Amino acid sequence: MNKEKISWVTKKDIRKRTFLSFLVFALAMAALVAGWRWIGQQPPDNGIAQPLRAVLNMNESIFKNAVFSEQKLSKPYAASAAVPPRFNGPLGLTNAADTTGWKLQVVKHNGDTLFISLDELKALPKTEVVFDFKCIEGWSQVTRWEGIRFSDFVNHYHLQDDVTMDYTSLVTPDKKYYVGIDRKSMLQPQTILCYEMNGKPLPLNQGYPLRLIIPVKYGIKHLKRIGTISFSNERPADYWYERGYDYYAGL
Ligand SMILES: Nc1nc2c(c(=O)[nH]1)N[C@H]1C(S)=C(S)[C@@H](COP(=O)(O)O)O[C@H]1N2
Ligand SMILES: [Mo]
Repeated sequence: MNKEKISWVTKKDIRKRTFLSFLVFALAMAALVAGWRWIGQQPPDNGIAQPLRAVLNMNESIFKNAVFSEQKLSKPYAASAAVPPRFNGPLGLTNAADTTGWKLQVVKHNGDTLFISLDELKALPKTEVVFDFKCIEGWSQVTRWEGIRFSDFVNHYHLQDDVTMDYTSLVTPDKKYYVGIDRKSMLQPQTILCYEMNGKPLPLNQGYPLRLIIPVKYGIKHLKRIGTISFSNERPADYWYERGYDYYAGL
């Protein structure tokens, strides 16, 4: 007679397995908590823990080098879709704007500085940009801006050598707000040095006389009231980067 081999699972076995799977789960949770604590205990790098900063830097290098294309335009909108932009971000705008003596300063890497008036800028070909302006606070709105395409500006003022450098720095006249931007994003055709909003001169709190509009970036990079522009291969100082945000801030 053939004895069938039957294996019984006893209640004891079930208890054992239940206990084992619970143990695995508990150990995994403990490891997660310990890992998160460890991250929090690492020395900070510009406002956030080093391991998190390393992740942001890795994302940046993937997007900057492999994914980003200068040719890709941001999603188009009709000018009629634009709303009057809200005001956000007063840094560097608290002094009274110098409405008569203002000149844009461009520090070339050969040491020369160009001083460019608003009228000179307005004499150059005008480019209109309508795009969905996104702030890292979570809001967005379709807005319309006019100014000089940065790549046209580069050609007109013979800054081709300067933009071979990896970064452009923009700083307010009082130096209280400052951003650094990678070359490809600066040369994207919708990046403009902007002096008009909805066909009218920029309001003071929106950056009069000149601001950056750069649709491939979050709002933090659209520096209002530009004082000085310069170029470097090192990352320039960046206000929100120093406070824990992503340097790249790309969309
Ligand atoms: N000088 C200056 N520019 C700035 C800021 C700022 O605080 N100071 N804030 C930035 C942020 S976070 C946003 S969302 C936009 C807002 O532009 P708006 O006021 O025209 O809407 O400006 C950017 N440019
Ligand atoms: Mo913002």
